[in-house]
Amino acid sequence: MTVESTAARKPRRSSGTKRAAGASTRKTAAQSAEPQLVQLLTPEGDRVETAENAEFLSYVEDITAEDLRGLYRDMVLTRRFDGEATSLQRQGELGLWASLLGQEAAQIGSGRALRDDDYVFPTYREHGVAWCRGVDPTNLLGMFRGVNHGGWDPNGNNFHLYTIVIGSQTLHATGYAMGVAKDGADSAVIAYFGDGASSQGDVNEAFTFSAVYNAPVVFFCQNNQWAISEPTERQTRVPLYRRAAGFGFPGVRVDGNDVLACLAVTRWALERARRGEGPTLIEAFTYRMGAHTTSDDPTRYRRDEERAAWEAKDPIERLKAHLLASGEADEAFFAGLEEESEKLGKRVREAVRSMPDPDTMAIFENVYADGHALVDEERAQFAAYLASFEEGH
Ligand SMILES: Cc1ncc(C[n+]2csc(CCOP(=O)(O)OP(=O)(O)O)c2C)c(N)n1
Ligand SMILES: [Mg+2]
Repeated sequence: MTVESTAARKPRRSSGTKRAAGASTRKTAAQSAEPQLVQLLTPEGDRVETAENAEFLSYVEDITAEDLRGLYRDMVLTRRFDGEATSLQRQGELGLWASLLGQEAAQIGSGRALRDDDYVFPTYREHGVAWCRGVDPTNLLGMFRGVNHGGWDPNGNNFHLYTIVIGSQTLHATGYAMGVAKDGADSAVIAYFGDGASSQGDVNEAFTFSAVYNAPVVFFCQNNQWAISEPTERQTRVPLYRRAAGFGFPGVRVDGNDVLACLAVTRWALERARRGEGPTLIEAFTYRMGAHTTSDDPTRYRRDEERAAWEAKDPIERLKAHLLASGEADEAFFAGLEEESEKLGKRVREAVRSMPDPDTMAIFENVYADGHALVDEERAQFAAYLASFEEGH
């Protein structure tokens, strides 16, 4: 068991969940023990049904063959969308793209654990979570094309806008979660961030606040092993999930390439939050298969062998192996999905190419709710600059 729990807390609310506290109150390995990983599906596609995993297995016992095919479909379509976006950047249609390649299981597993009334605070790479929330993928591309500052209404799907300022969204999530608790609602909040972000002051402040206010928030750290060109060893001397113990809440490391384990662990953490047991840190151990963004060249700082080793743990391939071996999906299913992927790719390409350019002066809108003298001055300056071309200067 990977959970490193702290003293049991008085629940914020007592009712509303069916499960016993189980995993949340278990004490585990000392700091010196090897880090453990919650895994329910091996890279070869075999189910891991050990006594050690019993607690988490109980969180996915309702998952049917149809649900598994659904998770597979989510991952395949997300990867296809992501690949299209990378190509569109290379064709000059997007200014930049941050690929999620390799992180599909972490995002789909955690994203499918959420209820509609839960609230998500993403980074800039959570395309799979956006998919689970029902944000149309084409809406994710506007900001990367430079035609808008976001592209969706956060309250439409309880999915906040992408956040580029590393780690800042963990504080937003904590504040939001404190509000949820004050409202007496039993929804939960989830904040996504990366291994690099874990070094930010904001993230550590969010841990402190959420712990002492017992906020119903799940911190979902995708440890994809790199923060641009910095490896995780440069962020921490202990496994990241163990940081939680120092703040007084449980931390768990899950195989981030195992969609079933990510689903189980996130459901478990969300239910802790709903029961009023406060925050949880999930470290999804995964790998960024691509570049940091399309502006990055990872061959400058990491070896091909490392990527190859992770390729053998591919999240999509392992679920495919399981579906085939168990007979839970047939060739017709995979062929149908391929067709659906093609259609999605076409729709994404067409949507991007037909996005209207914004009015040049629109950049000055929505900076302050009530306007600002400095913005007015800058707007006038820019208008004069543009006019200077018309006059032929
Ligand atoms: C406050 C802040 N500092 C620096 C940056 C530049 N920056 C952009 S992404 C990044 C690395 C983030 O790494 P990680 O948290 O591991 O997330 P990943 O990109 O791997 O998903 C940095 C340093 C930034 N956007 N914001
Ligand atoms: Mg990272």
